[in-house]
Amino acid sequence: MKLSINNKLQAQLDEVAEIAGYLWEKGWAERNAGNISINVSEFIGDENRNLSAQSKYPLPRNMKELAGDFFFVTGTGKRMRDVAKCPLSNGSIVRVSQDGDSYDVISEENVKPTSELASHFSILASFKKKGSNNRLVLHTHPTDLIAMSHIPELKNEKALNELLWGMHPETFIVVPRGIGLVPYEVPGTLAIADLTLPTLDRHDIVIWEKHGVFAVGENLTDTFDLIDTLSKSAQIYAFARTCGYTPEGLTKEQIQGLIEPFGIKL
Ligand code: 2HA
Ligand code: ZN
Repeated sequence: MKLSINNKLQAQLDEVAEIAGYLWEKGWAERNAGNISINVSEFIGDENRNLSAQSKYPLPRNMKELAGDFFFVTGTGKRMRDVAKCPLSNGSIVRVSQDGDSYDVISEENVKPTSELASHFSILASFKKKGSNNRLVLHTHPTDLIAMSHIPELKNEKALNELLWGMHPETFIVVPRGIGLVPYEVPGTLAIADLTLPTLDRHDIVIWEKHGVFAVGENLTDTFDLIDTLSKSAQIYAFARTCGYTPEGLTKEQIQGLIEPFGIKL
């Protein structure tokens, strides 16, 4: 039996393809940079629940919170620009085992999942444990936000968020929880997940210092929008600096003045 793609699963794969295309077009996804994992359990359909495994991989720690869940996960070494053309040739549908110790690839093309799967699943397991509705993670390499993480004066969440919110009113409206900062750690490790997790109590997006961003959410398009909006702010800042000026930024009062008209909940 092979995976059957119902309309809901197809719609989710179409959204992955659309967003993967944006990541490439934005210049945030050189070579195989970036990865996406998204819980598709609600779309998988009974016909696909018991498909046999094409391959089976151990999880680096027990993730019983995800037992029996299904995910679309981009493939290791695969290019985001190819995910945009065909998600199932450049990613796979996987099923976490009932004991939470391993997972099976069940999609036909048997693509090996991303090197960041350990960090993705460990974070998604912890969301489930806390009862959070977040069901996806998105990692990408936005040049402008990575550049900000190389600037010593901005290695401080307060300074960084004040600067980014100050560049454009939409930034505070779209990302009122701001961006978190996670110190440099080796890509693809559980250590990076463990450093990231506490920061996600306060933010839906973090910068992995000198590497990229990691964003979470319920809806892939909205999660992409968080990154895109912050990236716009970083660009306004860099553009003014390139012209030889330090941008003035919105005042604290102007930023606070957005809370009431836009019904922002902090
Ligand atoms: O998928 O971006 O951090 C390649 C990476 C690892
Ligand atoms: Zn990366």
